[in-house]
Amino acid sequence: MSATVYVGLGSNEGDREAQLVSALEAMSRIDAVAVLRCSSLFESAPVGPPQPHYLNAVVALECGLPPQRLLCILKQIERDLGRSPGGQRWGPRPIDLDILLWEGEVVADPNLQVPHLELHKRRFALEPLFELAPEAEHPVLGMTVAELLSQLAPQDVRRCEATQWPETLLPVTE
Ligand code: PH2
Ligand code: MG
Ligand code: MG
Repeated sequence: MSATVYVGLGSNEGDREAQLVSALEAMSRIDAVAVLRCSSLFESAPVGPPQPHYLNAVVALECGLPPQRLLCILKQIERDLGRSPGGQRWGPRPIDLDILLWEGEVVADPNLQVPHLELHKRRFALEPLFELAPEAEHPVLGMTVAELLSQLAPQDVRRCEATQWPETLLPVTE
């Protein structure tokens, strides 16, 4: 059975946009996964300790894998793109791939919580997600993405122009 899954991408070390694009390409090569759509790019002030600004985006995947299997593959992609394990919590990173929302699924394992536990607090995740799925429902809070966003205080998150990242919300094609 396949489901629509939303994955958040973030980078604040090195060539941020190139790393997001490399992660997107790697996700598009996963067996049993198709990249459906990409959000715009957003520049965002860091949440957590002082560190450089992030570039953030969200992609919608059609995923025929179970959540733990997708998580394992995303972690491998992070390592392939130069992320060393055991970095500072909420510290700077070349690439971060987080499962934000999984259609029809709640996961509460020690190593994986879906919806992402911070999703409803973070404009840098909700704003790109809103572009793709304003009506998607947070199954634990019982609110749509649009409702979550409307109750959130302003944060420094701005849409920005892409040079390499797919420019539009159109479906991604090979
Ligand atoms: N990711 C973090 C910690 N803080 N801040 C922003 N703006 N964007 C992120 O992606 C981000 C963060 C840890 O995953
Ligand atoms: Mg993260
Ligand atoms: Mg992460």
